[in-house]
Amino acid sequence: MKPIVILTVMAAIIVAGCTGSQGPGPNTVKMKEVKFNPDSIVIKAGETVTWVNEDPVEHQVKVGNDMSPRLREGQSWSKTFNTPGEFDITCTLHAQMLGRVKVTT
Ligand SMILES: [Cu+2]
Repeated sequence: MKPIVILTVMAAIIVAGCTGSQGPGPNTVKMKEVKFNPDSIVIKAGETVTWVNEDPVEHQVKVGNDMSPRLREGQSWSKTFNTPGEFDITCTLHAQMLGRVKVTT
């Protein structure tokens, strides 16, 4: 991709991530009681998953080399998955938090 295309895509993702007033979409994973709920989610390539922290403690979502900021209660983070495959989801702050995103074509 050309740099301008990448920048446009990144800007779109950032804008999408900031529109908190739209409420949770269908691909929402809660972080509650120090677990991902649901712990496994299936989406199509190009779709976005949003993680929402409903715990009074911070969580930090990690997907491969991609990582959310530390999320306080009520904060969320979204990631768009463009590549089919299975992706392990972890929390850098709680080793017992394990999740998975399965991306289909
Ligand atoms: Cu956590």
